[in-house]
Amino acid sequence: MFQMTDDQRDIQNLAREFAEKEVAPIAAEIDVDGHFPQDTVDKLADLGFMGLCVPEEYGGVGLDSVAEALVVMELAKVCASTAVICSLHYMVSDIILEKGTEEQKENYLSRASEGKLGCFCLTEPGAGTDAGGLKTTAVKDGDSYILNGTKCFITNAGPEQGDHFVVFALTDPEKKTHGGITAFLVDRDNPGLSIGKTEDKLGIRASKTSEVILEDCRVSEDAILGEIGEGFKIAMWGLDGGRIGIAAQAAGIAQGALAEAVNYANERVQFGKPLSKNQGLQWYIADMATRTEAARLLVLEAAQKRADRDADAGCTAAMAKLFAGEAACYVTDLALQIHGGYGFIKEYPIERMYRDARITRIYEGTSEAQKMVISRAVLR
Ligand code: COS
Repeated sequence: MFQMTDDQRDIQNLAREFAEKEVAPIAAEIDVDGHFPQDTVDKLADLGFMGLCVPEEYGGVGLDSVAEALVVMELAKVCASTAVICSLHYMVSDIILEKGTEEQKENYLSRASEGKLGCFCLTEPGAGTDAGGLKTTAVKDGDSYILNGTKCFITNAGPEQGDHFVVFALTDPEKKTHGGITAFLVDRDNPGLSIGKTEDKLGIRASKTSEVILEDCRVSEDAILGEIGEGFKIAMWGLDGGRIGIAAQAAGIAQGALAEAVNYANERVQFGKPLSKNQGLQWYIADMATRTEAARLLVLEAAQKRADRDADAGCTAAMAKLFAGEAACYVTDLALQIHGGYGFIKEYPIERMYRDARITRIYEGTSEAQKMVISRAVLR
């Protein structure tokens, strides 16, 4: 059973204070403009939030997955875009911390802690849920590798965003997911790496999502992350952690939407009494609150298991992602319904929350992909 430590409570309070003071006031504006909140990222880095799990020796604050989940949840209550920027960045740092050489850790984790953003480049136009179907190749040439391919839907990659990229590529096309994929750490300024189209999205509009194009992108052997052929396992292990981040984002959106619905239901008077005096609405609120709390607890349970390196951590992460994503959509939908016509206009934050929630059932593995991961683990 999850028990929060004093350190975790402190980080949660600090994140909540920051979210309310620095993020909430600009959330609507950056959503409308699709404006990347660089100032916010810089401030988060100054407070240590961009290197939460990075050990102090590499410039971070040395906390764990639970702290990451708590921070993402607090940010997502007020701004899902800011939350996902952090969540993806944490996933990349966690992978480098787990698999990087000493040199890679010194180089990339110190940059990450300064707020230079990491990107996870797995998905391709033809390889989404079937992540192992990727086509990007890495061909050995002397003591370097030449990467060719196109990655899509890459969070934190934008015209001006993205510092380092974990790129998954085929080194042995015949072996595919069973030893044929290798992970590489590629710098933004590496010749041959460029940013393609940046997507215009329904939600999380202030975070950048772009194509990453690799054209005869030559990297040295030092860019290999982990072992040759270990890439698919690294990607899956990374996603086990990343899914907790997205689940935390979803649980945070649900918490934010529930709070908005409660405020509105208490204030809005129809038929001579506040909406909240109607039993039909009270039952909505009860269902919303129960699913929100269940999502929050499952996120924290998954994060604790990840920190403890529990053998079930990946399965619990998939459960958290599945449940919290579905809960976020359910809760934002009812919260909008409670707002009536006012929920449909941009003056109220619920309109944005409703749009932002939708992606949490899709990225870092759709709800259907989570069911594949869960059922495989349970049936094993
Ligand atoms: N951690 C470590 N290793 C893992 C792993 C995990 N969580 N999951 C699988 N592996 C290993 C397997 O053990 C297997 O290793 P061996 O080669 O030693 O046998 C290897 O990886 C291949 O696994 P598997 O055969 O299960 O691969 P599949 O192609 O069948 O994978 C799923 C299927 C659905 C699990 C995978 O493709 C998936 O998670 N898809 C969703 C992808 C996703 O989330 N995309 C979003 C990207 S970010 S927006």
